[in-house]
Amino acid sequence: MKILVAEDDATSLFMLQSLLEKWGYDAVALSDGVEALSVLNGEDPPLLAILDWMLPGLNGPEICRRLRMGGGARKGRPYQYIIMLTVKGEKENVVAGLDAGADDYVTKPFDSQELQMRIKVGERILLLQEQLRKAALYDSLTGLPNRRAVIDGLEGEIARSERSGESFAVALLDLDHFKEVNDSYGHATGDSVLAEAARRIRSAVRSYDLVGRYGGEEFLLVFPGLKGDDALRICERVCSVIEKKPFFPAPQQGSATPFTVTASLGICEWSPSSSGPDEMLMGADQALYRAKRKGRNAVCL
Ligand code: GH3
Ligand code: MG
Ligand code: MG
Ligand code: MG
Ligand code: MG
Repeated sequence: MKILVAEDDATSLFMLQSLLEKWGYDAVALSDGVEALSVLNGEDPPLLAILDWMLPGLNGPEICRRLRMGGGARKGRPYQYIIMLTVKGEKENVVAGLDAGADDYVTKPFDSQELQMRIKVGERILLLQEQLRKAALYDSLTGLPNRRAVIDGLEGEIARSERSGESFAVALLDLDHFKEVNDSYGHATGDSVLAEAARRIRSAVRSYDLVGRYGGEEFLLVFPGLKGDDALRICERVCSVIEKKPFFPAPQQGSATPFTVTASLGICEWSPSSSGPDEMLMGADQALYRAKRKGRNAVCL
């Protein structure tokens, strides 16, 4: 794990860097506050930082305040765990440091074993935070982004097309007569069909297309850069990978007789005039309805 350490005293910085490396961390050592903030705000930033109070450019508490604007982590940014490490040991300093947004406060001279354990506390919090983030964004049955996450992705794609004028398309996929799968083979089989259908959909689209679980047996697909006709071709491939290979009942069902599942898809192409997520989803839903009316196992645009 990468740890940023910002300290303007060269000897202390060198000592901290050596300790971190001895403990197996990848240390990013800096002596300037502005640089530290820019690394923390950069691409693939360190998730844990040890900040001195007094630093040239920006001091430790000010870095904390800027990282915590709006409460915890800012939108689209990971939460970063901050340990203030400073000679300022007065109660008012501790209070001010934590109030600025530090997660922990250690005074110098510090005990290295204690610092190592406090870093481990930080790692625990970050791991928990990562587990919560995943649980909030991914569907546990299929492993796909959940409804909220895939709609977020759709909104991002709309914003991109509004800037670039480049088109893209969305598709709603609904498994056909899925209630019958549950009724005939049980709910466990229904669940395993959903998970397998998710894998097949993923395998039929391009790596940078977005696929999310939109609802029960419904999936939302987002195709960056594609016109409706090109999305149609990919959706036909999706239809075919679902239909062409058999599905099997869950083991507890006690039967190994394969069965077929099909899907219907409705596509909506983005255009500057019908641009919002709700309009696009409604357009895709209407196309899906037509695909169902056509007899299912079909794609409509
Ligand atoms: P249609 O072709 O018109 O879409 O028919 P359908 O049976 O698929 O449609 P309907 O909306 O009537 O039924 C959807 C079914 O999907 C009902 C619901 O029990 C089932 N379902 C939704 N979520 C899950 C799930 O997580 N697991 C399982 N096993 N079944 C689910
Ligand atoms: Mg200093
Ligand atoms: Mg449905
Ligand atoms: Mg259905
Ligand atoms: Mg239905």
